Amino acid sequence: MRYSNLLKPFGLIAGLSGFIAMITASVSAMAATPEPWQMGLQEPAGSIAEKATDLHNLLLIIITAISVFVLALLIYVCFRFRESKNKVATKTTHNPLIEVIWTVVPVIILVVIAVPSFRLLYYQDRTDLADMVVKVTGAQWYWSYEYPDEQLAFDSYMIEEEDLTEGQQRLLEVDYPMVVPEGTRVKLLIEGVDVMHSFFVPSLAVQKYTVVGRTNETWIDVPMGVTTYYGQCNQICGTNHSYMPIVIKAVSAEDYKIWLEGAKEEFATGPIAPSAVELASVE
Ligand SMILES: [Cu+2]
Repeated sequence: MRYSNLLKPFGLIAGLSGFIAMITASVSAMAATPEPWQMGLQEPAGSIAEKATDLHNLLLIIITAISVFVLALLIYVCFRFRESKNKVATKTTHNPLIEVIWTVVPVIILVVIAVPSFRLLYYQDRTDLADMVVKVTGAQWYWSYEYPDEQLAFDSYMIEEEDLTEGQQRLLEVDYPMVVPEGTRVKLLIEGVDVMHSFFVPSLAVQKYTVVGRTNETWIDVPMGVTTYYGQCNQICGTNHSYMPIVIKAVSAEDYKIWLEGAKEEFATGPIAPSAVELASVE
């Protein structure tokens, strides 16, 4: 169910942010990046991001309604119980009916939030339907991408400001982006080699910490469309934390094949080393 439609009659703030999101969406058709004066989330790409945006829009309605209700109550109380009309303070301390209401209603609100929240959490937790696997490694201060099935791996460094070419984005471009075919479910195996980093691509709604000695798993649902998705490390990881952007390039199936051929020559890793368990079974 899309909650975004519910926003329409919902007042100035929600309507305005929706309007701006619409404008930014049309501007960023080919590149999923943050926009100047952007107010809402980035345009969602793929099923995970759409579900996350729907949840965000539902929460926006709920928190706005709660804030307006509490503000109205405060204004009412200030007016109704003002000193000039209430010379003698009331001694009232309990009202069982109201107490039951203010306990039960928040519980109901939390349940309403929890149901879609957990549904999304489990949806994005893991997939058995992945078309391919990419191993992502966070390092101080760059990303490494490994395609285990293709036996290739490479590092991805930010392009310095003075080396940017026309139309490239400051602090967001890299020399070797992660390349995936459009319309693909990509399983990501994520780990770190030095400190904690975080793999964060807002338009795909993926954010996963890289932890040394532990492989985290998630997936991205890259939709159809030749698009460049931009993200950044969002775990403060050291001096150059802000200089390790993430670029995922979704290309057509044919272009992916061409890229793969070149990459296999340039970034070949050879067969992945057999694990200790496999070696033990050979002996
Ligand atoms: Cu980092």
